[in-house]
Amino acid sequence: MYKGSARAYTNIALIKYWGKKNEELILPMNNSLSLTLDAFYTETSVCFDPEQKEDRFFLDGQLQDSKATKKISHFLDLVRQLADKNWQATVESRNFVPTAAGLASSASGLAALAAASNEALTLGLDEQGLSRLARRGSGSACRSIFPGFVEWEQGSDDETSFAKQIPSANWEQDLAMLFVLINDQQKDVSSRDGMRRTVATSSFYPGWLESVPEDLAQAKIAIAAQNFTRLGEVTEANGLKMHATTLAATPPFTYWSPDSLVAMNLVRQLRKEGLECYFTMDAGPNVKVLCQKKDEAALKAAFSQHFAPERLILAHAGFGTQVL
Ligand code: 2P0
Repeated sequence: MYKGSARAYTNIALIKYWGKKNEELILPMNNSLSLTLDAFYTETSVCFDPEQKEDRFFLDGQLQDSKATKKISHFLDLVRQLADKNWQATVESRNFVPTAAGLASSASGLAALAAASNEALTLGLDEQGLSRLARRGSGSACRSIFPGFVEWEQGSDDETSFAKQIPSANWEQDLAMLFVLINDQQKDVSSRDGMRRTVATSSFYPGWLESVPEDLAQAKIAIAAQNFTRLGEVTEANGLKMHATTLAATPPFTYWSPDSLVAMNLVRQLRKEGLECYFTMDAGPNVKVLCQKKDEAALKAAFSQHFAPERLILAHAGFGTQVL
């Protein structure tokens, strides 16, 4: 049997990936920078079987329909190409996320599948090779191969687009992130569709692209200097800028819901009161609040006044992808 298993943790971008210059290869329009976290992860096993007729995909024990399986098969085709084998596979994936979260993460899922496939077919990929492979499944997955602060260098082709860890002297161990899980009735715009629409139609998109290199430089200076204020300010500003591009798309859209604004305003209020924290958001209504570990209890207590306790999850710096 050709079997491998791996665990990968989710990551949250402080400087966002938003837009592709090559959809097939998943090459991004800009570099991004993330923090890998311990609170949510995916465990995946893959078993290639020369006798099997078609790929099968189980998520949390449930056999998935042809649409979900097709995405996985597309990724497995890349793996099969690398191994020069045409074997079909059974993929079993389990997401370790709180049920209320709406946080099923493609980053941890595809990073785990890449590492499990590497093991199953003894592809011999190093971390850089794994990051490149995971990227083909989902862009943000290339960052989940590594722990701590991670930069995805956009590169110019398949060879040159991968993530790497940023030296930080373990400063990330002093930080925490509070996930504020927000109830939302809206129908999602997937990040893939959202990016595509924004790149094609948003008049704010050129401004986004122009300003990311400076934001990225500021974030890296902040990490090197262990300057929390500087990192928090650029994180919050960069996230807001990304979300602004969606408002100028045709048709316009937003990932924000009323409670997202409640959370963002609370962060600003807490800052005024001397509790230093900064927010960021991704392709959904949840708000993530960056703080220093010494303030995490006070931050959670303040949010508990406005949000139910099961909607508040504290995360810390997480690990790189691990073979099981
Ligand atoms: C990020 N996001 O940097 C950005 C910020 C969402 C907002 O990466 O199309 O699932 O599979 O490459 O990686 C989410 O998009 O998209 C994402 P694909 P992905 O984290």
